[in-house]
Amino acid sequence: MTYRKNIVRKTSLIAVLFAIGLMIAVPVAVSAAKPSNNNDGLLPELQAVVPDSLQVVHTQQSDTLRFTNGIANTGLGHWQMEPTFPDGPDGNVVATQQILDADGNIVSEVVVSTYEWHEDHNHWHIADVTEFSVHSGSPDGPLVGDSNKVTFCVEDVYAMVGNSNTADRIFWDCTVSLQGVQAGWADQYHQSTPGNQVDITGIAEGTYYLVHNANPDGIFIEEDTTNNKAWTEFIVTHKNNGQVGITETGNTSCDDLPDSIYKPALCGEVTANRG
Ligand SMILES: [Cu+2]
Repeated sequence: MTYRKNIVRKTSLIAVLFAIGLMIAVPVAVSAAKPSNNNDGLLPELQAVVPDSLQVVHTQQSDTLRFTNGIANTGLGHWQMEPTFPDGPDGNVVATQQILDADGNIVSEVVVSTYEWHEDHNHWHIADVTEFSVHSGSPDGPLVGDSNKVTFCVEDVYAMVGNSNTADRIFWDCTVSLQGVQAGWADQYHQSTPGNQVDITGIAEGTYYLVHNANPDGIFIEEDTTNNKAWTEFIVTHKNNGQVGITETGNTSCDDLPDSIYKPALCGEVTANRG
């Protein structure tokens, strides 16, 4: 909490300006101020890693699909987010995306989201980072239950090539400082993490797709928002005791991916080497 007060003093004026600007300027800013790689700014490129380690958690009333997921940054630039805390107890914690040049200088700043306090994780998350949904028959088939748009503490968890060690992390703090994923790295949330789930209570037997859609609303600035989905196919059966059973039958989104140095990581063949 001490840290938070320091931040508030330091950035109170900016916080007020951003809070006002958030209401009126975000849609304009996102579309008009979008930098490109031709303009000295290096953009991140967000892609979902195929969901992995699917399991069903049963309670008396419900069946919940849980899984491990990841968000990869395959772009040239870091995905760098800065919080600005309000000057008082009310108001949003503004999330500003910072675009850097090759020397690490900030060349553009755009308010894109908010930070939200996550009680279960006991740290700050960024809103609308990603979305999970289950579809019947095909990845674009009918939605089963509700989709689950989730907040994330965004950080470097593993390097997609070489599976680098901790010393190379840039973004690792979910409290008061920058969040993000550096170029060539991925964030990962384990299947046991609260929130990594979709309610599939009442699901019929059949073939389904768990779809992970990173940056689902396109609010985060990146090279290409049309390649942000990854999915895992699974078959649902009903056991004799009435419980739902699932079998993973493929990470089918990998079939569509072009070969690249990041393909093994996007296909779940490279994973975190730490918690
Ligand atoms: Cu968290």
